[in-house]
Amino acid sequence: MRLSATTLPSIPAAVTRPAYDREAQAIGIVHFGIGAFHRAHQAMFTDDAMAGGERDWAIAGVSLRSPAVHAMLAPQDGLYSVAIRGRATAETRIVGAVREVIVATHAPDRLARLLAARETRIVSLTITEKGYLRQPDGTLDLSAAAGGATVYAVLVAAFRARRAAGLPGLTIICCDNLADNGGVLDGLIRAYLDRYAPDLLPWFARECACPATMVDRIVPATREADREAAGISLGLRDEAAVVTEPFRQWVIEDRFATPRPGWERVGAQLVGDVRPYETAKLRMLNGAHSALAYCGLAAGHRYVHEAVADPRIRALVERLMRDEAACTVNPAPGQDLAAYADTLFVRFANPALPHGLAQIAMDGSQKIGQRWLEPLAINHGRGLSCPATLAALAAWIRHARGDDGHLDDPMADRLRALWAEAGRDGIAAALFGRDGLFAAAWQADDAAIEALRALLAEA
Ligand code: CS2
Repeated sequence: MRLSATTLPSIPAAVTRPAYDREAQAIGIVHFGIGAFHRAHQAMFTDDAMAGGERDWAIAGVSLRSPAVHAMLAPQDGLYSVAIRGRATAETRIVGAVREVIVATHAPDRLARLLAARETRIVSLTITEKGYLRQPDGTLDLSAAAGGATVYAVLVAAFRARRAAGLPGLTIICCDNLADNGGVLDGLIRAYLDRYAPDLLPWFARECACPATMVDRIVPATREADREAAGISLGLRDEAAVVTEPFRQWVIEDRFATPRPGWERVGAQLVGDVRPYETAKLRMLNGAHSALAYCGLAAGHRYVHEAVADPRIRALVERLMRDEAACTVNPAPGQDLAAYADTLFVRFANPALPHGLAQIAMDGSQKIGQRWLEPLAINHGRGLSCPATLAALAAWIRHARGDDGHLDDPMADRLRALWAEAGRDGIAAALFGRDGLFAAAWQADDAAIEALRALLAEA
């Protein structure tokens, strides 16, 4: 028996259920990228808001291409369980915020209708770093973005329909780990409009807003063992089960073009400036994560909690986070970066939540910019060296050669070709030298190139 609206009443009382009438909620949010992270983060904040009395913020989850998530959630009427696993605590709850799931390529008309509906006010995105189709210098890859089912093409069709119908605009919320994610999304949409629909630019500028956000919750990819454990807690099979940690944080720039759920009443922080939280999170949490991933995989570890327990890796990551990343963050009043670092190490060590290093190692070319290269550039400008970040970067460069079988990156072919051409002595300069692939993000000086070369020459 499978979890669904019909079987929901049969689940054990220990499992928390939606405390509101799902049927009575109209869809107010269309979300692109309905993966595990969204289901454990924004959807739960929204579920809490509706349980607190907010109305009509149900979510339609969109997958741009993959039918897999539709097959998981549609037969379950959008319902799924979240197992919240702390070091010594465990809790399971059912989330009801997702009312509909759409595969964009299968139901383009339904998606277009929803995006052009008066009740839809917010579009949110967790399409991962590579989903924004940026080039290494950060600009929009216009030809890739023009393909029919890209988020840009779908959004712009929605803008046109809304303008034609005299409807208000949308608030478009990027919930991905990009630096200045609101500003970046705004710029990418404008670049797309400028090229393909310039007549819509003034309407977009007037009617829409792209607030910046910092999103944080560790959500490992669900394993079959997790689905089996969910089955035991629920007494029902849940194909869409998610596992996560107790911690969650969502900082949102208070700059909406439309009404919004009262997310601040259920723990989100609505602020004037997201940057101090976002840079701390990207450089300290995500930067440390990537270091754990590449150094950990190279040392034969599989999970974050194992890599962070390895004294050599731990020392390197402590140094990266506390000495090389934290000093590049301009904290908000009351933001304690040393205490933040302490909590991050506690979260990483959570043995109840095995978090695969290979999952974090994915798409490195899209991640290292905001995680490592920005802090490297800042420290470099201050004349400070960053031995730990350089060691992590060397581990990524080695990984990017593709020999260990883990390379999963939209730039994999380019990285392998660069390696073949430049070799071990030339690869650091080919990536970060004056004309290097990533020179727009960080240009290494001779000393840094030499340091990377020496690290790569080690066994
Ligand atoms: C991780 C993030 O996979 C990754 O790159 O660093 O998904 C991380 O777990 C989240 O950003 C935590 O909020």
